[in-house]
Amino acid sequence: MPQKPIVYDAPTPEPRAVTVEALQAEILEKLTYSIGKDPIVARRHDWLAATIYAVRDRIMDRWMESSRDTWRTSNKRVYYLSLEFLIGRLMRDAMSNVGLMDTVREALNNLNVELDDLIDLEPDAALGNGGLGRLAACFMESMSTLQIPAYGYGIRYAHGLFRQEMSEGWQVELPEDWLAHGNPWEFERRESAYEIGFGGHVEPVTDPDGTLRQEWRPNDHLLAVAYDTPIVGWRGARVNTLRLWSAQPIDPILLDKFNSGDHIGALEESSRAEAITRVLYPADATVAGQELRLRQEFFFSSASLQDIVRRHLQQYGDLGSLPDKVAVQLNDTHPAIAIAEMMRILVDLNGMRWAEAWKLTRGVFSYTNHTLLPEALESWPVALLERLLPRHMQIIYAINADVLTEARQRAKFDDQQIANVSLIDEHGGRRVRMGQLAFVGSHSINGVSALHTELMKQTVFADLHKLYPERINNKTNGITPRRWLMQCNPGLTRLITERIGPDFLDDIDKLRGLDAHADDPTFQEQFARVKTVKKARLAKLIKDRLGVTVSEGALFDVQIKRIHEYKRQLLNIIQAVAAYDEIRAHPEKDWVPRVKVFAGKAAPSYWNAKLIIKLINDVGKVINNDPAVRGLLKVVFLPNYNVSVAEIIVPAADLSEQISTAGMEASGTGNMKFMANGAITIGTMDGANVEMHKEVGADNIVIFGLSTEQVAEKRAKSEVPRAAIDRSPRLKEALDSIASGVFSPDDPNRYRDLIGGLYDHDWFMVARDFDSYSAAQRQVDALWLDRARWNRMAIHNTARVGFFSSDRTIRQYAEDIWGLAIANQ
Ligand code: B1H
Repeated sequence: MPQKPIVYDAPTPEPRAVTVEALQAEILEKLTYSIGKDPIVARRHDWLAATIYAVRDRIMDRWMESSRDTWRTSNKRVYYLSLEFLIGRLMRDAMSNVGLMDTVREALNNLNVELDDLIDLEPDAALGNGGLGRLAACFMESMSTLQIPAYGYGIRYAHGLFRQEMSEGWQVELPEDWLAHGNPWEFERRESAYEIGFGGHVEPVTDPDGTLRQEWRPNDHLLAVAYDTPIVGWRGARVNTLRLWSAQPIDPILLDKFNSGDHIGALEESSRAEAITRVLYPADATVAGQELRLRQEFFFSSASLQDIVRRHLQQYGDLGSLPDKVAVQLNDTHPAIAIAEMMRILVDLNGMRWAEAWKLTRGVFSYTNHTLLPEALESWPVALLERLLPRHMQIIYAINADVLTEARQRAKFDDQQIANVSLIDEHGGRRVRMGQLAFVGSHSINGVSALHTELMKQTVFADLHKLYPERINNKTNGITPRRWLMQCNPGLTRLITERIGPDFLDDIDKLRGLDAHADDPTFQEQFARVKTVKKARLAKLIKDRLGVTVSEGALFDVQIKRIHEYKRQLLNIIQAVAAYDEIRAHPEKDWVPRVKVFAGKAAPSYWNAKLIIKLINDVGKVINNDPAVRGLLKVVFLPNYNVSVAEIIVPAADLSEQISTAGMEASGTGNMKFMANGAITIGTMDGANVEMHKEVGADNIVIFGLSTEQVAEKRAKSEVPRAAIDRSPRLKEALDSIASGVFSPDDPNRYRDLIGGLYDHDWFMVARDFDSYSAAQRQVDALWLDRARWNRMAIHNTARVGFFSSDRTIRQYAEDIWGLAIANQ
């Protein structure tokens, strides 16, 4: 097929000027000619859109240059496939990364518009649940910063993660509508649309040359249409593309039905197709086994692969070079079906031999595992796959046959080991295990912290690791310091720049220079003052949203993340109840005033998580209004936690709660954001906390609780938690008061079962870690009373955060997994 030649050096317009005057004129021009509004009647949303259009223009030429560069140099492209991209707001990020913040602020000022008002107006794109989705967003930014030719591929959900409201302390979910005012960041690419099939049957066909092929004949088709968003790297180094797919019907209206008078029937196909990309599944770390979810996974995997293969063929003309020019990173198993789809594309559509296709596929794919929780390991009923994707099911069986034969013959696996590595789970109804599929179809399988990677080798993937011992590797997570330090904390960024110069902006490891200033009383004082300003900002938010007054002089103790039993918000709130009892029993003691801040969403069907939210609110209501507490303790739950709220809370935290049951949090990334902003961590030896402990040193972090091994031991012995409760009168008293209805007089039994679970089995070790946690909290109080010591610890935390930059993480992916050489900058 003749390909249209690519012209690498076509003329482009001159880059736009970036003076205040030019921007001011252009914002007005956008308002008039693109939005169609007279400035006299323009509303704030109109100004926001006009401003984004003007900023966007400053990115376009770099965007095109980035993509031309990849065509010109024939560099390898990285494709990050993720069902979630939790990108949040984009305007400040883009302006800051191209150095336009001050210019835009001034231009808007001259037009009597306040930039900060516009920033707050931009919808927060919540196309993700939590850490996994936010990681994808940080990675996109780092890949642009490191000038890696990369594409993110995902779904353009019409509705992202639900909006959380509180009704009498209970979580209520409301639909989120981020596209209500349009999305000035995205470009619809109708020309990049692909057909996606479902259902139907497989037909063996004999080609004219006599070869037998399998051909999938789906009976259901729809269209995947691309929407592109530019992702700007630091200092505009490079602009990559986030390509999100939207589902549309192939025939918008079935004309025959329409003409025969069935107007509703005519629209049926349209709404059935669009349903696929309507909404993000709101379960974090538990999978929804619904058919629609599988449809979402295949829909975006297939569209992305078709796009990747088309681009590759257009540039290189043959498929043999795929692994040299293409790296596909699977963000968890959600896109794992892409492995079978790639085999179908190579073997069925391009006539490649199976063994050759398998080699290329494995060369292209790599897989990141994000959790070992059994309820989060995806598997699909064989019957469902057979009905929805019959050819892919055949391919999966064929892959399995190869793997099991190799396991038996080369590795001499016994029956149990064969069952463990098989792609088919035979326990009660046959299911396809996506983790096993992703593993065998990838040349690299990575965990997201050192501990998590070790546990992968020892547990879920133990036998696959024996079979392919060189594949599992660790890539400890990271966060982008642009959004999570420079943009959300300009005050701290300024202070650091004054002290050690601006080099850390381009090389985050240079923050280490702060170590030398940690003992300087003046610097400590300045560091604390920046924190206080941020705390005052958060205090105002708390006052505005909840009507609760908190003092910025108090210790701000923060736990913000999805609500999950393994993350143990329950441990935190029980400790608050115990502290409440102590404060009243010993009013004479030197209590440290504390504000306990909670925020996070619960999966709508996760009853205990929702009950924990209600408990936090119930406890807060009692404590915050009890005069005997004298304001020494406040408990607040901020509703509708999202990226933008995090950007306000994180810089204001003194204490970061990272208290998951050891062995259960794969990494955590909130922990790193707090560290960057000079909070002290109270945490267990879990996930990336272990590496934070190593980086910052034992003196600058507060560690408590059972180790992973101890947790495993206690679980194996089915040890009853009652002894731990009997041993601890304070714990017992707190549990009794919650269970007996002290905080829920309107429904005294509300928490009986929740607390009862701690006596019965206490899977998450809340009771058994309580005393250790309490002691750690007393240690925190003591540290806080020695303010110089505290400030020194805080400074060391910021100084040592370099390792947790996603730039470091991405460099390691690039070098170890993707086979890219990173240019030194
Ligand atoms: C993480 C998920 C996850 N691990 C299933 N697994 C989902 C699983 O919608 N689903 O079906 C959604 C999300 N998310 C998190 O990933 C880990 O719990 C964190 O510890 C880790 O920091 C983060 C990024 O690696």
